[in-house]
Amino acid sequence: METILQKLFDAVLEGDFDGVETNVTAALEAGLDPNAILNDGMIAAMREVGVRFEAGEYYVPEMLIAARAMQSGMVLLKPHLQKTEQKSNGRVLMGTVKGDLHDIGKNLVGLMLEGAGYEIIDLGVDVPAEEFVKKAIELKPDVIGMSALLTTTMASMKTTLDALDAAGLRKNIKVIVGGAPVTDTYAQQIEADGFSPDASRAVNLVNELLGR
Ligand code: B12
Repeated sequence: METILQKLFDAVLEGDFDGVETNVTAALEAGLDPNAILNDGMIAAMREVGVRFEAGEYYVPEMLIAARAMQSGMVLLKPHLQKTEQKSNGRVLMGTVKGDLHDIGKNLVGLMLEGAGYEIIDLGVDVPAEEFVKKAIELKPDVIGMSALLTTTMASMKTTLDALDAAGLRKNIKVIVGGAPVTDTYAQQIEADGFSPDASRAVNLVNELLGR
């Protein structure tokens, strides 16, 4: 018998908005763990979208519509993922680096950090190094989180780190990086303060870096 999560997986893969919303709701009503709904239903489907894109079976429009379908499911899942904590543990500036338009992962990291009591300021996508520097000076965050999903845009992380360094901002601000092609080794190479492969571990990482 097809499980709810399998149906959700298929709905994201097919970009079926109604199917995504129906199955997220059904999964929540069945008492499934929101993290399992996210990871096994939706993120797994996005991974499969990537596989199909690489195989030449999917093109950009299919990727885009799957991403939008996932986002419509996230709206329903969001309140269930966040354990609301009142006090602010610190301020985090998030952005997808220059040249890169992928934002689902960045948004998820922001969502989880917000749920863990952090104030999130989202700079959006395609954020140039100068913008990170300008906003860091203006808003004095405790942490900056950079996301990159393309091997070609990972280099923008290094450019941004260098710009933050040149502006004397690295002493007081921890910089963390992530995104599918980013690894711990790469993070160390460009001298970021931390790396996490997913959103829940990003919360532990930020807690550790700030001693919370
Ligand atoms: C959806 C998607 C798109 C959508 C994005 C929509 C959106 N609003 O984000 C659209 C259609 C716009 C798109 C466009 C392109 N895409 Co695209 N896309 C994807 C796809 C299928 C899914 C990405 C995703 O959302 N995953 C789900 C999220 C939850 O996972 P995640 O992003 O990895 O995030 C998690 C972690 O990485 C981590 N994390 C992420 N960010 C951060 C930040 C911090 C600070 C931390 C700590 C952690 C962290 O936590 C997150 C949650 O757990 C991937 C396939 C894949 N395997 O990644 C391809 C993929 C990334 N795309 C790819 C390509 C090639 C492109 C295009 C160049 C295609 C084209 N010819 O035009 C363009 C580039 C546009 C641009 N300039 O950015 C390639 C990249 C290849 C490479 N190695 O560089 C991939 C890998 C597909 C493939 N297998 O070939 N894409």
